[in-house]
Amino acid sequence: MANASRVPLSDYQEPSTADLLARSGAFYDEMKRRRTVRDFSARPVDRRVIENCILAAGTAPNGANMQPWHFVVVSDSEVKKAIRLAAEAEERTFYAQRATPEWLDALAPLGTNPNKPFLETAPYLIVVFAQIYGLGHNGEKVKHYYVQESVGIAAGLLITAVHRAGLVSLTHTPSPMGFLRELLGRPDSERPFLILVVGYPAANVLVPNIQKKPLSEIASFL
Ligand code: IYR
Repeated sequence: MANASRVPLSDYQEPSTADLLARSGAFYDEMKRRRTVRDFSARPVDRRVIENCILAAGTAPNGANMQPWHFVVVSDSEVKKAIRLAAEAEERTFYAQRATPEWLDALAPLGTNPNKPFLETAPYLIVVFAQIYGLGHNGEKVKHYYVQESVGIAAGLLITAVHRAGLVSLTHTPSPMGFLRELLGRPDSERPFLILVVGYPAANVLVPNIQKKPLSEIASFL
């Protein structure tokens, strides 16, 4: 095994117990304000904000530090339109044929349908790709580990970073979404994971009246 070089954890700052409580509570308060939004303003967003959010996502813990992800940031209106058309075609068959009645019932409170105008309205679509394997300098395959877990964690950080910055997002997973790979010219080694739609909310946007489960339902302390 290669000898790993190690450095001190000099960036860690230990808070007092009171601060731990205050900071964790403040962060929960901040996170519970996050809502998935389905109507976006067309107002532009400085690209550097998106760059910072992606850099934050890229800090995610991941299998063997292979960082098995790639983010394609789409702001070009022609590309957004092509994504919308392809996604809506998939969604039409999903809502009309593929979705089971049980699935449609589960979606009813969200008020979703096959129309996805936000794919054109929002200033950015961040298409997250999972790298099933890596490509070395000479095009050789490099093994990646825990790809789905790693990319899921990075996507969570991306959503959190976008919220923390003060923008809103929508996690969109057209299914199937293989069309994104061809449309965006990504290699065979990658699979689309999700589209994060990012921007400002439309004026007077409404969100579903839904609740998060209480702690007693989502956690057990042994
Ligand atoms: N992909 C479809 C359906 C959909 C599925 C789930 I699970 C959601 O939480 C939301 C939507 C769509 O985008 O409409």
